[in-house]
Amino acid sequence: MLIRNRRRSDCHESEVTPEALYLSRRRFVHGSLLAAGAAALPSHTLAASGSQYADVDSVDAPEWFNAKLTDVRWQAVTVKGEAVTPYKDATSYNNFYEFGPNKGDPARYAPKMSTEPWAVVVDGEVSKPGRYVLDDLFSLARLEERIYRLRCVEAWSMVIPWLGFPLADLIKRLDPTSHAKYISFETLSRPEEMPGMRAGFSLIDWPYVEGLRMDEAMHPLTVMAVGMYGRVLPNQNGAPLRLVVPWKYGFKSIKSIVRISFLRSQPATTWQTMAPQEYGFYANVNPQVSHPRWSQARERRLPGSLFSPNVRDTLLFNGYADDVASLYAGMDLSKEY
Ligand SMILES: Nc1nc2c(c(=O)[nH]1)N[C@H]1C(S)=C(S)[C@@H](COP(=O)(O)O)O[C@H]1N2
Ligand SMILES: [Mo]
Repeated sequence: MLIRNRRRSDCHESEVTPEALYLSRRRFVHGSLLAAGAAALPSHTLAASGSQYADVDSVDAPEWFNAKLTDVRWQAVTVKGEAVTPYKDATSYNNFYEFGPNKGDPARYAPKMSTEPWAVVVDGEVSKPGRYVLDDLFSLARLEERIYRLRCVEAWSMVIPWLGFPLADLIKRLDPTSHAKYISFETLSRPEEMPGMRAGFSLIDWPYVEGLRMDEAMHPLTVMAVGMYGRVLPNQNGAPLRLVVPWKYGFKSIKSIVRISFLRSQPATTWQTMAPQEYGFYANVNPQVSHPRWSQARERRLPGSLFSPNVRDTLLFNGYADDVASLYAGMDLSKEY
C-alpha cells in the first residue's frame, strides 16, 4: 500500500506472497497447540516463566521491564478459539516502513535501531507536559497480557499476545485539560538507522503520525504495548513502546513512539494525509466498507500456505463490536471510514 502499484498492495487474498509459501503447515499446527497449551497452564506458571510461548528469542530486557515481568496479569483479555500466531511469523512479517517497504525489511534492519535511552515528549493540552524516560512513564503501571486480533488494511491478520497497559491509565496520570479532544502520536525519526526513510521511493511524509479521538484513546481495549509473547517488544514490532488499537486497521497501531500530543482538533495522520480516498482517520475494521482497490470482507489469517490460505470472514470492528460500537453511534461508517 506504500506505492500505488500491484506489488505493494500484496494483500489481495488471491495473490500468494512468498511469505505465505514459506509458512509451512507444520508451523500452523504447532501454533494451534501452543495456544491451547498456554490456556491450560496455571497462571502462576505463566507468571514465573514469562515465556509460555515456544521458539521465542531470548533477549536482555531493560531493568524496568524485567521488574514488571514478575507481576503480569496474564491473559487479561484473550481471543477464544483462535490460535495465537507463532512468534516467528509475528516478528518476520511486518509493516514498519521506516525500515523499508517489504515485509522482511523491519526484521532485517530494525535490530540496529537503538532504543536505550528512550524518552517520550508529552505536549499540548495537558497539565503535566514534559520529557519522560520510559520507567517514569510506566512507574505505576502493572503489565497486562492482551491477546488481540491484528487486522491489517492489506487483508491479512494475526493473533498477537501483547504485554502492555491501558493507555487510559497513562492519560489519567498526564492529566489532559478539558480542551483535549484528540491525541496524536509520533514515531522516532532517525534516518541514519532507518533505511526506509532514506529511500527516495516513499510517499510518506515522515515522521509517521497517528491519532485517536479522546474517547477511543480512553477505551479500556486501547493499550500501550511494551512487550509481546512474554518478552520485551522486538524492534521490528515497535520497541520500546507502540500503540495497539485492536478494532482498527493495523496502521493506527503506531510503533516506536517518541511524542504524545493532546489536541483540540483532529490531527493530520500519515495514511489519511497520503491517500484520503483510501484511508480514513477512523480506520475501523469494517467488512462492509471496501477499500477502493479491494474488498475488506475477508482476510488471510497468517500463517497460511498455498494449499491452505486460511481465509476467514472479517468481523465488524475486528470482532470487538460489543465493546466499541457505541463509540460510533450515529456515525455513517461508510463516510467516516
Ligand atoms: N511507525 C510505524 N508504525 C506502524 C507502521 C509503520 O510503517 N510505521 N505500520 C503499521 C501497519 S500498516 C501495521 S499492519 C502494523 C503492523 O504491526 P506488526 O508489524 O507488529 O504486526 O504496524 C503499524 N504501525
Ligand atoms: Mo497494515
